[in-house]
Amino acid sequence: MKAHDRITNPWGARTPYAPGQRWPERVDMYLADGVDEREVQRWVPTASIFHSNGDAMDIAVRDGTMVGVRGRGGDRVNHGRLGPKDLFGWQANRSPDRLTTPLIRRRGRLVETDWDTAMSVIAARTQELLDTRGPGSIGFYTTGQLFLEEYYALTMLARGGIGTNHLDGNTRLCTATAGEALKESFGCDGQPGSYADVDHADVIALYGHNVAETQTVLWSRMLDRLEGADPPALICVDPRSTPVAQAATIHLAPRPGTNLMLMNALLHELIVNDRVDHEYIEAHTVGFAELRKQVAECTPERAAQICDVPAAELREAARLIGTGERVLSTVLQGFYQAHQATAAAVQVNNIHLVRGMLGRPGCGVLQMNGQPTAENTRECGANGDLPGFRNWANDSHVEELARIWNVDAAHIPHYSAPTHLMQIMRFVEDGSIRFLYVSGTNPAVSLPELARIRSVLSQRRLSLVVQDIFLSETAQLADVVLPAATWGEKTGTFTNSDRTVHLSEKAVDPPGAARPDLDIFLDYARRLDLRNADGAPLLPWRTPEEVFEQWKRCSAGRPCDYSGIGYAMLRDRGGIQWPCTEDSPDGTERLYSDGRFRARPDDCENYGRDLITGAPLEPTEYRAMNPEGRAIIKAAQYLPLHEPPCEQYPYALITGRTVYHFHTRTKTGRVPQLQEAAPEVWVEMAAADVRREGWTEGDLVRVRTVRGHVAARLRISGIRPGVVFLPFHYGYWDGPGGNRPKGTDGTAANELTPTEWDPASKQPLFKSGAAALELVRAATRADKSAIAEERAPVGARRGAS
Ligand SMILES: Nc1nc2c(c(=O)[nH]1)N[C@H]1C(S)=C(S)[C@@H](COP(=O)(O)OP(=O)(O)OC[C@H]3O[C@@H](n4cnc5c(=O)[nH]c(N)nc54)[C@H](O)[C@@H]3O)O[C@H]1N2
Ligand SMILES: Nc1nc2c(c(=O)[nH]1)N[C@H]1C(S)=C(S)[C@@H](COP(=O)(O)OP(=O)(O)OC[C@H]3O[C@@H](n4cnc5c(=O)[nH]c(N)nc54)[C@H](O)[C@@H]3O)O[C@H]1N2
Ligand SMILES: [Mo]
Repeated sequence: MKAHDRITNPWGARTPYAPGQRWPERVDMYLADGVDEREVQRWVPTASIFHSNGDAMDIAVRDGTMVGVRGRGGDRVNHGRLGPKDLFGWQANRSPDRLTTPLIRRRGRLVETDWDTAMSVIAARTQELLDTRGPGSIGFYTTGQLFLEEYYALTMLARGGIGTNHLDGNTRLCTATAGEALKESFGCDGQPGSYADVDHADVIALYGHNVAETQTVLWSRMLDRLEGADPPALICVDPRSTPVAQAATIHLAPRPGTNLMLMNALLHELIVNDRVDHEYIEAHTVGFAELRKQVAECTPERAAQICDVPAAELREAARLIGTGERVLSTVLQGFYQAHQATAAAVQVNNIHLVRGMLGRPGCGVLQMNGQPTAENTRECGANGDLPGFRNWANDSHVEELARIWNVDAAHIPHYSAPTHLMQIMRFVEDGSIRFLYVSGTNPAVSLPELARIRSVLSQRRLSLVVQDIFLSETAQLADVVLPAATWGEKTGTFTNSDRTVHLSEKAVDPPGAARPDLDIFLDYARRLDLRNADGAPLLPWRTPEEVFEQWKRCSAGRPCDYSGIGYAMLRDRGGIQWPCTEDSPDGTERLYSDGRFRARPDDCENYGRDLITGAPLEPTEYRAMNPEGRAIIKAAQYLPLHEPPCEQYPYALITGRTVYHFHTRTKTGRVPQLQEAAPEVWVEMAAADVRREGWTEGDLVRVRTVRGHVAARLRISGIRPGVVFLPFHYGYWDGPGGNRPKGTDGTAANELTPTEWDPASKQPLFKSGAAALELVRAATRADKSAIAEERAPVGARRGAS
């Protein structure tokens, strides 16, 4: 394969298929230049680490180094296909500037040290704070990119060992709303649908989800249906003309921040046209009467005014959704990182509940994950929940967990909901948290309002530990930097968006002295001498498989039941969907097929929240509302954004992704094919806005909000007039290939975004902010011809339909 082909066509060749047929296999492969397939000595099984799709693949090894990857044809998820980040991204592992030794700050500078010194400094500081200020002075901020075993160990260490409530993942920025929306509607986290629903659906609706660029293989599956017999109708809700929008039957491009109004209008139409399943509603749900009342006034005409979407198109979308027999919905960041996130995402669940469309082929709802292992962060309680989707407010759940861990239940903090990340940052800011241990995330680029974050993380009174594979922008602020081994260099399991668990095996040795995250956490626990109620080591394990065996026990009986899964089985069979138990040894394709939910008051993961204020419901309120544990139809009223465009800041700012880069680019920025495809930050604007301002494509413009400014090259795209889009990938770093800006303008979108979050899920509003634009420098003739020749990032191509 020529590398270039999959840069210009990220989805590869079509393999059309008809409804109900098996999606054909197509095995994608990329080997480094000059490597012949016959020279590959071992193929080591794993899955993608660049998104949540869980595409199964093998790593090619020759002479102890990675030389390429190949998709696994037999796996249920991708049937062999890989996207561009997976084909090329592994090269980041071999980057010459990987961290290979611990670093410690001495006289203001990070200098090399050995493991024993670094770990004893960290353990001593932790102990000192525990003795003087207590567990509330210790915080952990982890990721959605480690392995299940690592999250489980970290959670046990933090919640069961140290006894702090301050542990969260960057899943807070990513899938907190997915988790919360599932809890609000079904009583518990857990993805109801399956990717195989794409094979059966007659309507596919994508809400704020640019699947074409962010889960390229899932989009290939949809494209193959669109090219086959009896294609599904496609509905896209996105203010930009993404590749999804260009392929859609109906593209609704709402004003940013108005998703809830749009959803309420769709539900209004379903109800007034009686396109609802009364029997299902009656038998399996509570709350329908309230929804009916809430959406009564939300006519398409009213929504048309607020969202600025034609009423006729809203009606047509509702007609398609209301008459479809197998409707599949997916939801992602356009809903989750926006205003009233949980409230809007819950309305997608409501569509499925009122239409009785759950648990049957083609009738899935996918409240998507983003990161490859975000599902495991949530399952293992390394985010704002307790392991096994246990309810912190239910004493018997806490006691059960305490029995499994063999610790005193009173030691596991459950006086309030686990502290969410934005609150952790606040505690660091006000000095109550004095030690923050960051693993596998780069908050100095990925959190909102970066000027504030930089100052919070650089405080002298804070001890900042950063465990990473590169000297990221955040690591540069640390007091101690720990070099981690990563995907391909360590073994563990992880679970994708549709509950498919894969085993990822070690293929090569890590560079230098880098160690697997699990080994580092276990070392830390040993040095803190954390012990269980019998005085034995709390985390006695040596290998990931030992941790996995413990996790099986912890998850048994809970919705995310892994008790029937083992390493050997994953090795044999590839991906398996949980729950997988003695009774369901092949795993479970869809949840809730029998209309029974995990929402009983004694079983549910939380008691729900008021979607407008975020206030948690009391257990007694929940019990009265939902004694039998049915699905909950929750209604919510649309409220306008806090920071709408105004005279001084006339544009609505949204941010997001390009197909070629992953997040803060620590990996993809070091991969030649990907970095060359999207080398620098740009800003997308509608042609009419560009004309009115008197600018041209290629001009350098400054985007400004009250919080900061960014300079970016102007590109015209099919975005809503009045809205501008910045990819958020472009922080800066000092290493090889580094791009530290010379002027005063930043390049990271988060210089501009607000410190605000959804009241229910606490997910930050990355897709909001009022912005002003000004010209910095008009494009020269050379700039213009360069930009004309450059491959426009996929999302920014005009009229590429
Ligand atoms: N190439 C690539 N793939 C990735 C990642 C990556 O960094 N790069 N990251 C992975 C991760 S962690 C995640 S979370 C996912 C994210 O995957 P997506 O959610 O698909 O990606 P985004 O670009 O963040 O946002 C999706 C869309 O939301 C739209 N949007 C913005 N504001 C609004 C709004 O108010 N309403 C609506 N309806 N839409 C709006 C944007 O125009 C954008 O096209 O991708 C995963 N896959
Ligand atoms: N403006 C704006 N901001 C956003 C978003 C947006 O759409 N717009 N999206 C948000 C979302 S959905 C997400 S998920 C976040 C992502 O934000 P981050 O998590 O900050 O982004 P990454 O670049 O993935 O950071 C992961 C870090 O872990 C390191 N790493 C990789 N593998 C390993 C490993 O095996 N072990 C260890 N210890 N470290 C490792 C990487 O080098 C990198 O520094 O950004 C959020 N921020
Ligand atoms: Mo994410």
